[in-house]
Amino acid sequence: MNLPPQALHHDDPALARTPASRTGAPSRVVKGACPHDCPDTCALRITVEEGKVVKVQGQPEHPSTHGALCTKVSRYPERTYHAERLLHPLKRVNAKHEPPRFERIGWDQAIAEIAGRLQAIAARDPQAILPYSYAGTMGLLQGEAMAGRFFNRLGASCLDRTICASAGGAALAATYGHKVGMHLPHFAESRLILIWGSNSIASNLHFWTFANQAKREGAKLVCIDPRKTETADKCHQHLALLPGTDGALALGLMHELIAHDWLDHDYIARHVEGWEELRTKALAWTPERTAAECGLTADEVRGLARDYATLAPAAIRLNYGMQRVRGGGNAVRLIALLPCLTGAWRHRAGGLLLSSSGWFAPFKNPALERPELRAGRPSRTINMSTIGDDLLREASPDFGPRIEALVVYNSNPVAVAPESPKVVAGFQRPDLFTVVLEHFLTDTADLADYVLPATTQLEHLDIHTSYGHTDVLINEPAVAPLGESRSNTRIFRELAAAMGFDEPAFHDDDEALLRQAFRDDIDLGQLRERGWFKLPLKEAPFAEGGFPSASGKADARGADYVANYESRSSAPALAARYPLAMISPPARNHLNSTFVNVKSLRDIEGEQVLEMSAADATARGLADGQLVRVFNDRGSYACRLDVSARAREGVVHGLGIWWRKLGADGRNVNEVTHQRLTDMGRAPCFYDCLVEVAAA
Ligand SMILES: Nc1nc2c(c(=O)[nH]1)N[C@H]1C(S)=C(S)[C@@H](COP(=O)(O)OP(=O)(O)OC[C@H]3O[C@@H](n4cnc5c(=O)[nH]c(N)nc54)[C@H](O)[C@@H]3O)O[C@H]1N2
Ligand SMILES: Nc1nc2c(c(=O)[nH]1)N[C@H]1C(S)=C(S)[C@@H](COP(=O)(O)OP(=O)(O)OC[C@H]3O[C@@H](n4cnc5c(=O)[nH]c(N)nc54)[C@H](O)[C@@H]3O)O[C@H]1N2
Ligand SMILES: [Mo]
Repeated sequence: MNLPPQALHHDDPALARTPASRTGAPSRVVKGACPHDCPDTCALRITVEEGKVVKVQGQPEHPSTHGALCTKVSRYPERTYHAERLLHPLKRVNAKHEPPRFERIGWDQAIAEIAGRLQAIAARDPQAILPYSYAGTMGLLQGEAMAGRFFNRLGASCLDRTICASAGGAALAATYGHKVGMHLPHFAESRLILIWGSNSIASNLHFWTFANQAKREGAKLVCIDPRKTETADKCHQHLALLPGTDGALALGLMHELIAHDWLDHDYIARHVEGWEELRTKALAWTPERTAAECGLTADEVRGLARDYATLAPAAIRLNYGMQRVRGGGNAVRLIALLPCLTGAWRHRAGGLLLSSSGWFAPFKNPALERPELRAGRPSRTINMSTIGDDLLREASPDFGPRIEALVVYNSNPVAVAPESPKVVAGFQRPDLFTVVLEHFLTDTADLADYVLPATTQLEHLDIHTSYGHTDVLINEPAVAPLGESRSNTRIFRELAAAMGFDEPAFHDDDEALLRQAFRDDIDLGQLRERGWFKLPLKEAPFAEGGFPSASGKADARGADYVANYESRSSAPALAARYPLAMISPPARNHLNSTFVNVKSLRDIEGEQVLEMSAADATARGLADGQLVRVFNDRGSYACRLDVSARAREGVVHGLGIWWRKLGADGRNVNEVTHQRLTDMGRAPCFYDCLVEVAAA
């Protein structure tokens, strides 16, 4: 329970300015960063009274997030002080196919027993051990810093962290050379904004503020999304294309840019590689063909192309929703080429933003996770998106050893990974040894042998980058760890000690990790004083080309439309049995599967719903509000039907991501998704999924 003295900020000048609280007790304000997997990475202002966090607000002085917080994160104290928060280590006492029963144990016992089991497995083959983690916290320290060291030293299997963004990430890298794009505030100056595969109001609120500012100043906003989202409601136009057809739409737009000669020939000649090849492909995508593939009208395609070519500066806010299909990588490549063809990049308010995370790469310390601790030992890589299949695989020369142990942190794979019937069967294997570091008894923790209570963002130190803006943020611990919870870094340090790993890397405390996270050119003093640090970057990054690719050009070579695995046009026999295309985007008040157990937020979302058009409901004799079964050959789950104008005919929306155990029949939307991978980046295809729906 001892916090390092600097973490308490007794010397913080903010202290002096803070008035006494309602109760008369002095209150402290601590600088924080929202840890969640969201492009916004908000700067937080955390108010502490009598050792307890009473308020979490945005920091008004932080330009990128300007003091506004989403509903979810303003409930952070409710989540942290939740009655079901895990406060002690737990050990499972019954079989995994039964409802879980755990007994409370002490930390010494937990660490000793876990280290013993891992050591025994590692003595046979350390690659039988797999870490499983994602972005429950995006912090560099509580993410992979100490965990990476631990698994490198152990020689465990590596995890390919593909579950969210790797198709789009690989596509940006193939096209621009890195995950880079426009700066967020410049959207306020755009004249046209295409909000493409992004429900920004729900999932990227601070971008929306800038887009709204542009709208007030006369910009046109167009939303390109199969679902009529809250964001589509606020745009001038909504184009409800069929899921997975974005690449075709981009080619159709290029067709019109060529036909009307709306091209910036000079920019193309100097800064684009492979234009002739792309031009030939685009000429085959007439507005009529494009419209037929995308489920739009030819006039919608023509009108969008005209707007894109004639309203300048034109900006595209792409988000990861549109790359969760077989052709997601190619679709991102084609869309990312659009601003290179019109020269939109010449203006700082033109271009495209999918991710800004590549801007941080030159500043980060790549050695934070200490790859040298692996000491040349082999490392097989398991794709986190196929964990269902991989847990059920036997040892083989191709695959390597059977997975015998899983250490899960910052993720809830049993709820979020595709094709849950297989994921659950894998986690239920009686011979699998599973340790889960968590705040709550999630669906994944329910299938653990040991559950270790982890600290939340209010209780530990961390440093953050962002994939939406270009600032580095500090998160100081505001209060001592609750109960017996421990930070991920501390847990991995203690496991390392118990396993006899005595390299100096395991003696680094969080303050030392903080100093190592970035290269020397980041001023930590300034960061701690202000709460954030803005990277020194060019205003209009590609006005003169200079993409971070090997040639310095944007690369169009090889980019082409790839149709879905599952759609009416690409799989007609399957579509005859399962005619509805299902997407499963986030519910506004959940953050993936996080916050689903926070009552005030769950009360807003109600229960797991499926949105369906009136036409599709009538055709099936289904009524609004009734319990339905969503199914295909992989599985089925029950939820409430919402007959809704948000759904177009032929497409249904299973809003996510519910904890399975809170679902109507103990399952969620991933019961029906599959484990096939995207064309680039080996990512899952959550939104490339055919289903049928019937009364439950
Ligand atoms: N409130 C909230 N915010 C979040 C999240 C959350 O769960 N809740 N998740 C966070 C995470 S993990 C991420 S990765 C980011 C980004 O997360 P994203 O998953 O990109 O989130 P959205 O902005 O909702 O974008 C998805 C949008 O894409 C649409 N869509 C689905 N399929 C297609 C398609 O084929 N084409 C097109 N054009 N659109 C399609 C969906 O209808 C939805 O409106 O947001 C983060 N922010
Ligand atoms: N069908 C469908 N499935 C999807 C998606 C979809 O749109 N549709 N979206 C996908 C996307 S974009 C993503 S990013 C993934 C997200 O999948 P995950 O990264 O697994 O995200 P969460 O479900 O939010 O689970 C994060 C867990 O980390 C825990 N956690 C948070 N902070 C800490 C910490 O400091 N220490 C420890 N030990 N634990 C912590 C939280 O309590 C939470 O249970 O899901 C994917 N799955
Ligand atoms: Mo994500």
